[in-house]
Amino acid sequence: MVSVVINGSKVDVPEDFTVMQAAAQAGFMIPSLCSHPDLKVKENCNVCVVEVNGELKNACAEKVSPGMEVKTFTPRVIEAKRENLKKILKVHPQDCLQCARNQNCELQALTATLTVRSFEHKPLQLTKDTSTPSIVRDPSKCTLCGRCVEVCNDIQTVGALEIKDGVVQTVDGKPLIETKCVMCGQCALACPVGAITEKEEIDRFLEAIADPEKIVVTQIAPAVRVAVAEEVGMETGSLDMLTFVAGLRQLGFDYVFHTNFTADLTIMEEGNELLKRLKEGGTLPMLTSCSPGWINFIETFYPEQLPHLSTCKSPQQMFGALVKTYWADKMGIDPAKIFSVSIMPCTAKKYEATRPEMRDSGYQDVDLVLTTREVGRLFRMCGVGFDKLQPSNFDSLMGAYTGAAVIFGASGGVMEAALRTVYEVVTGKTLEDVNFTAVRGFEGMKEAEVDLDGTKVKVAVANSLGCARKIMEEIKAGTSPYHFIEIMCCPGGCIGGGGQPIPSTVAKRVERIKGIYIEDEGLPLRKSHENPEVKLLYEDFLHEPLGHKSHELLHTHYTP
Ligand code: HC1
Ligand code: SF4
Repeated sequence: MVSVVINGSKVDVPEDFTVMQAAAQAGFMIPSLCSHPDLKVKENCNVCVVEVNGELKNACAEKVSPGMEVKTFTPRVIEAKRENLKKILKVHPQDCLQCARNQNCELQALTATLTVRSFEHKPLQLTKDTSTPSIVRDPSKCTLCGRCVEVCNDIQTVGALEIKDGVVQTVDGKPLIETKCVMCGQCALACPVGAITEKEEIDRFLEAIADPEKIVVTQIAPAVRVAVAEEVGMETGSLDMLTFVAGLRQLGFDYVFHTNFTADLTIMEEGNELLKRLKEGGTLPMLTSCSPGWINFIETFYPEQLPHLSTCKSPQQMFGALVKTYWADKMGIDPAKIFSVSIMPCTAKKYEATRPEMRDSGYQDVDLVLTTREVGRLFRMCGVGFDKLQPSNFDSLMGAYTGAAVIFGASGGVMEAALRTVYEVVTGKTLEDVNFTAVRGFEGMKEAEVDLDGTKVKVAVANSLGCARKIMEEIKAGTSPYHFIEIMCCPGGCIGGGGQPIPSTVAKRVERIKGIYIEDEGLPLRKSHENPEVKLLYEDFLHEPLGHKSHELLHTHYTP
């Protein structure tokens, strides 16, 4: 431990602490723009400047030393902080009222905190990049903090962004759609301002709801419920599912269903696909195929390995294909009138829904994807008061789900759900303890071996594309020891998706994961093959997993 003096108070801190960490321990928060709890120290904004033994230093980078004297708010320090902030404010547009990050912007907050009341203003006017269906980049708003570049290059290993000639750019200055960007939206989560945001589409939703000819249905992704609470001023995970459903009915949805229904269905199809590959010598390891940022990644960086992907569409797209066929038929509704909206934690889902392969119902299977953040905005816009709402049930035929589907939202969940079903299908025995804890958690890579009546199946779980890349290099080298691998694009899985509430720090992701497993444990059914509406779907429509109808509607082939 080292003793330092912060604003006259002595504090003992670990030797590797920075001045910023020591000050926090002493009860003094030092505002900054480029620092982020999960990312490297950058020293790009210089707003965290403090006096260390009489000299101005950046608190984020300066390490503590014995007897150090730190002053965090002398007139000289405040003046230096303000001057550094004014350099950023000088070129930053002042269109806060029109910005998606209005009221959730670190630059706004910092300007208020430092009581900056006037500054010279010559804003940059650069062209917005709206080339992808998922995210929008507005370089005029960039503060050069460098967080997006770190996330894209170091965590996701995509390398679509770089700092060149003193500005953040796409590689070679191309529109984002022409780069290797996988549309994961992790850069939008890291951005302190509105320089990278989701492509907001709430007006398309409002138009659909106002159209009397349209029947507007929705599906909610597994990772949304725990996080949407954060958008409406509630604790993570504290909005219960049926009150959330009631809120969606307030927004005007005609029918409310759950992506969990098709997550259970995915397990039926994908589990059987795995067993078939194991039995018939198909391509192994089999890789999960539900995370669209991951699909974009394998298509871009490892196209020759596409045969490893499961042929299952994602639960979002299975739902889209079924709602305009099976459900429309059962309800006697013209599928042309159905407007299918999915509520997703993900920006890449917006792209997935527009893929030309995703029209097996004869229509665009999913018409509109709203992120958790956009739905939060709609709830606030429409003034939905959750404390006044009576819980409401999901609509039938595609609304039932099990705990196995709920855990899809956390890294390891698809694998655990698959194991719960595959074990019982292969062994014919009841799985007493459904908790495969070895595949849970936030670590980048997890692995387990499962004994299926004498057949040892080796599985692995990866979250983030940096981890996916390691797995793909092993497969490429022919050294992968696994039979089945779950890969999720975003750190922590979908609970950390690019469309989730901001901040989405590691601490927030851990809380959301906790909420997911609490919901799983509280449900009466926790194995996908026990879902009564999935059973009905097979009886009435699909007849068997991997059957003719399933191939037509639920499976696809991605080609290089
Ligand atoms: Fe996901 Fe999935 S779990 S990909 O993370 O397989 O987005 O939540 O909806 O489709 O079910 C996302 C979440 C989601 C799909 C499912
Ligand atoms: Fe990189 Fe993902 Fe952002 Fe694209 S969306 S620029 S891949 S972090």
